[in-house]
Amino acid sequence: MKNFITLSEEVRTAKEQGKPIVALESTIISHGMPYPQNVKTAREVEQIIRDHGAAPATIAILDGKIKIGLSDDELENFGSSKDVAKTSRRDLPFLLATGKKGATTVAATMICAEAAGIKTFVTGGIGGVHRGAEISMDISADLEELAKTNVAVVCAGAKSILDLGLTMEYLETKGVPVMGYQTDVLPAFYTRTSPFPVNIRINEAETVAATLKAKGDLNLTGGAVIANPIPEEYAMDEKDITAVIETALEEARENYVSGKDVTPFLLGKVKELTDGKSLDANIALVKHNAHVGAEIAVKLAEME
Ligand code: PSU
Ligand code: MN
Repeated sequence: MKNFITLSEEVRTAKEQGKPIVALESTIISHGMPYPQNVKTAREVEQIIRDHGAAPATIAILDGKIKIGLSDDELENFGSSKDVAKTSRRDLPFLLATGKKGATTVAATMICAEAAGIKTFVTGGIGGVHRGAEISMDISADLEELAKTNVAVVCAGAKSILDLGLTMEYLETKGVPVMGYQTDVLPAFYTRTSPFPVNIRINEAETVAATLKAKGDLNLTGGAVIANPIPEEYAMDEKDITAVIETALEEARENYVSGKDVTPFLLGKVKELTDGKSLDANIALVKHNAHVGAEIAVKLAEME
């Protein structure tokens, strides 16, 4: 795998100096936000990570390589490209073999981060068990990756396009710690709460880092979820967002959307039906996650 990895200069220097590094995914750039807000947000998120003492590493598949950290030109080019494939675990070999552009999902970003020795990863929301999965068997590869790959994922929970209750059950079965960051319940991305309790509430980055360090020392396989609620002032009205999600799910059913297209279809519909309000929320929560993720990475580096 090492042969496929190219580190950016910033990441290489951080590694040499033993500085903390925070991984970032790229599906959120290519499939999650429109151009040019996607590139602008990606740059701002990277800067927040630097401002809090860590080096950012945006991960993407370009020119047959796993890029750990993108240059300014690469980010611009990637974010404005129309031919970027959503890349989960199963897609990595083909995209690397053919030199096509790939945007890494949470699952693929975890694989690449672990291979590059990066332990902390910041994103918006994770994939999970879809509603109706007892019939469709649509369960994101993100959950299996969390079960086996040792990277901590800082997110704002998961969107209620998913069955959040079943998602929590799945993570519990796989032994993945779900830490609520200053919250007792799983946040639902656009909203700060859901009916589902997290298994541990932690109020400080230091305790999150200590828990991750203990998990590593115990040699327990798998990742961890740090669920950080969207800042209050950006949270959306629960009734509004629930209605939008119901409509999006209905349209997905009517159009027989399946497989890897389900999540992008639902995300696109939600964006369309909220007139960009969801985009503001999305940007705000990712920035907040970057802040918290960098603090955790810094504390973790101090302990190691
Ligand atoms: N959920 C979000 N935003 C996202 C995704 C999920 O709220 O951008 C993306 C992430 O890259 C995630 C992927 O890893 O979708 C999950 O896709 P699937 O459900 O097909 O596994
Ligand atoms: Mn799926």
